[in-house]
Amino acid sequence: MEQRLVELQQEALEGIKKATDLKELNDIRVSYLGKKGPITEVLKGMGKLSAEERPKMGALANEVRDVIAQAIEEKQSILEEEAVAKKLASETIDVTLPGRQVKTGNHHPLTRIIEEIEDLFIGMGYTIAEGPEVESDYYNFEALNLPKGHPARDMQDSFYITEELLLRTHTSPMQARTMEKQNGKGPVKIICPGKVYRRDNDDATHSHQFMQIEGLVVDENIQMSDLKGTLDVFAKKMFGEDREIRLRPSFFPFTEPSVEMDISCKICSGKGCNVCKGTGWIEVLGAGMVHPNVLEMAGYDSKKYTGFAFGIGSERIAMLKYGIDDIRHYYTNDVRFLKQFSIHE
Ligand code: FA5
Repeated sequence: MEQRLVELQQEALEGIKKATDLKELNDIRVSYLGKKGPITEVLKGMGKLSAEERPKMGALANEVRDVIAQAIEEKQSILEEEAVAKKLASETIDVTLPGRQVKTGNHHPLTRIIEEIEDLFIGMGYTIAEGPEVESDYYNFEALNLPKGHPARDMQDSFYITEELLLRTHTSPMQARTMEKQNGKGPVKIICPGKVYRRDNDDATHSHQFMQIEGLVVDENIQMSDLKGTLDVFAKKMFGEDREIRLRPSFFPFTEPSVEMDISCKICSGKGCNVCKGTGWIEVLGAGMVHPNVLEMAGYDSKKYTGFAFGIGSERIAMLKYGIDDIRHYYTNDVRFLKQFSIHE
């Protein structure tokens, strides 16, 4: 029995020495020191020994167990250290590698143009107003001198939600909304940027959803020359002193007289192309003197107060400023197009 215990110790120590990982070492622990292991097996034969030999064998068996347990413990710390070292080596960070480039976004060209226009008008003393995109028939048409059945409603083909609600076809409802809040008193000087919707067929210069910036100035003694001067400053600041501008007489039921402003086409330098439809000009805004009926409906005394208003097409301004040849580029999210407006490269 003594011989067998010494052999088992020898075998276990050999195995421990050869173990290459923690799992293998644990298998050795279970097989030699476990309840069903060979040492326990040997000790079962103790009954056949003499009373003198029995304590000797018990002590030897305990010694063998201790030697094996001690060896396992030592090997375990060696293997653990090795595992940590291996992990550290495999996870080393190579600080000399080039870093990953962080891609920065940039403002959409329309956002840029709108912010530029806002800054320009804020500099002239205007404040910014905002209104709902889902608008009532009253503010979109009736309060603007366009009663139900008025033929001029056809100028702006609309997306109706109910009989009385529609997606606003222009930002002009904000004229009526803003004036109403004033209770007929005091000056108004606002711009209102926002989305508008029309059942227009999409082409190079038309989109079914686009952006407008409404402007409204109401006070005593506001004249057509104030409107003309304002539009002149706007056009010169946006496009430079030498860019050609023209005002054409036009018609809007909510302004009288009414005008439209065209800017010479940048794409063809005025020679005529598919963007300006061969005319050399692109229409960028509608404007006029606020119609007395609109002032009165919003609570203003039209004998005391006058005003002017304008509605700028933001996409067209950006097209003319940046030389963009198709309005649809703004809405198709082609990164190659958008990247050209990055301020980071
Ligand atoms: C209006 O919408 C008037 N509310 C403008 C106005 C305001 C007149 C205040 C008088 C006083 P118009 O439908 O012409 O007008 O549109 C104004 C501008 O929006 C146009 O000059 C053009 O630049 C732009 N625009 C019109 N339709 C489209 C479209 N489908 N896609 C892109 N831009 C458009």
